[in-house]
Amino acid sequence: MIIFLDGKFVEEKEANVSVFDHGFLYGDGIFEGIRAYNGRVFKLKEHIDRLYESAQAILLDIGVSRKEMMDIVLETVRKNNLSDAYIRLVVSRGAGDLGLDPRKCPKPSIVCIAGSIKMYPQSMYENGMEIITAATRRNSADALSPRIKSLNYLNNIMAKMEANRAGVMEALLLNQEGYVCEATGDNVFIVKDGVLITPTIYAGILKGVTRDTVLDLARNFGIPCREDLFNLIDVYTADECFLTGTAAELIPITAVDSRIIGDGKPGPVFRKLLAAFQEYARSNGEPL
Ligand code: PXG
Repeated sequence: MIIFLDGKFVEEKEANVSVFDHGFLYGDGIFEGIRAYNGRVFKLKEHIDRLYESAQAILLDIGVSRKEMMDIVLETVRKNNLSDAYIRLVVSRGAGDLGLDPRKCPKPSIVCIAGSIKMYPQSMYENGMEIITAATRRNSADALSPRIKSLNYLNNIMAKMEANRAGVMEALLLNQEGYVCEATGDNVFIVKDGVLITPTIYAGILKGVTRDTVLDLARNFGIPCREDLFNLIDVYTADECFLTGTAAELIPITAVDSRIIGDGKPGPVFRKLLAAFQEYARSNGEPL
């Protein structure tokens, strides 16, 4: 595996960062998870734009242009001879001293890894997945906005551990007011009476690239869509529920906290959007 690290392509065993890197010491940094399908990097511009918005929010000067960053991603995938890939792009504050002051970190570190990821077993994509609601609440947007894709994922990891303990693969997180936010690494959608509903960004969520793609596809089909606040009762009584994410793609949810959703099978709106997404992802994106 060839990895991009601070301006150079290096072998995996040479791809090491400093123990003084503030990404390691404090989680001070940002990242993106991106996919390539069929020789094209899917929604590359959208991911790079979100990375630079995360950087802007944490006052991090990445030091390379968006165009250069897109080329770093494309070149990393090419160097590994991949046509389908899961790409991890990380920008940390860089090496500093043992204090948390970012002014002590003169140069951010940029890492790009192109590999693969498999989130859930294939049978769950076909038959649906059961999830729980985590007791851990999503961290509040005015403490650390979930819109920043930061290297601080402890909130999500704590919820993931609740899912593990419950014997399921995902957990839903609620915000401080009890509104549904998202899963640990995926956005959530419900369908009720033919309307597709997903939490508004003001619920305190990551504005997922897959989420936005699914909303676009649904609007093109003429499916009524709403970005709104909703509660667990709305999930329990929905006709359909599914999660979206770069890693997970689209996965149907057929039970939440032991409540069977709809008829307990992946629903028609989900199946229509999944087929449209797969077709769209295979044929769109930045060619390698
Ligand atoms: N919410 C959160 C908190 C995420 O981390 C999404 C939603 C979906 O966003 P996109 O843009 O991917 O549609 C994410 C992204 C993993 C993993 O291994 C998950 C993500 C990123 C990296 C790794 O579970 N999710």
